[in-house]
Amino acid sequence: MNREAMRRMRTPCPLALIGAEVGEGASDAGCKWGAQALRERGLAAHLHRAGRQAHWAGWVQAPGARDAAGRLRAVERFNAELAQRVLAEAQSGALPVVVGGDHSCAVGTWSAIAEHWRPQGDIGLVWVDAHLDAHTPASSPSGAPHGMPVAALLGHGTPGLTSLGGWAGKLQPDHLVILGARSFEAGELALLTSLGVRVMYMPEVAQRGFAACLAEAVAQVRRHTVAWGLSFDLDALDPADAPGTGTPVAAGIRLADAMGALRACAADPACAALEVVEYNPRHDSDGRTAQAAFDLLAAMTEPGPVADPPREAGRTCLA
Ligand SMILES: [Mn+2]
Repeated sequence: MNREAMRRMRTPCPLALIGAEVGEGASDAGCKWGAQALRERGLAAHLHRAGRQAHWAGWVQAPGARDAAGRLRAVERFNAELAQRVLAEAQSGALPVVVGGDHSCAVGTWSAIAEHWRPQGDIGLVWVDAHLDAHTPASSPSGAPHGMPVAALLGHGTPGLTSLGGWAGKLQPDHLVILGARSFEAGELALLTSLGVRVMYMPEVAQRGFAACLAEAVAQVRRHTVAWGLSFDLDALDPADAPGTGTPVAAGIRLADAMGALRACAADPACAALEVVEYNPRHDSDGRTAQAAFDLLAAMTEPGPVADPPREAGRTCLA
């Protein structure tokens, strides 16, 4: 890279870390303590050492719940609050980085990003996950809301999740790509198939490589949208690299491949937010999974070349 190109390296906006303290969405509530564990292990300091501007900008806690109906209500209330927090950070010009928490927090995160960009156009979303997370309460065998955020963002499910901000359909089906799926149920698959959502299942990712699949996914979600984001469920990673997740599934994406492919993805001015979820400290005895989350976030937020041609929409933080 020549000197002029180096000078024009784009640094992501200051990172506004938002703790999503929610485990009510999952059968194993251990992820509720994931964000706090990552904060105590020094996530912000790790990003500082890597040269990023990062601070904890917000913290949202889900109320406790006793039964399945109570958990769904708790997740709905939590997401309404999280969405307000994420929207405020997006409006301030920071890059919201939501740290989970179980994956039900994605409803609040991406509802807020959709709301923020709505006057200009649609948003896109890359969803990296071992699961499809596309259940509705009617199709879900477990009733666990962390299996529902994709459906909710597409406008399917309970109004408390689909209609944050007073409108539903935060994502159009062709503005979403799911990567790394390898464990799912018939009901959620039927919904995504009927909507025509592109899913790159794990055999395709293994065959083509994560980098090639990610590049295609990002290109698709950037098409006909004004901004896009990344929701990364740590259970997409191979359990050898990330055993401490809510619902580990064998034979996933290797951490080194994910880091290489995601390097500097947030330097794209059209990248509107990041989310890393499902860290379960109870299953991370040697800290390997926390380190994976740190390394992934540092890679995603590396400075990168200025997008060419410059986009009219998007954030405007140039180094
Ligand atoms: Mn998930």
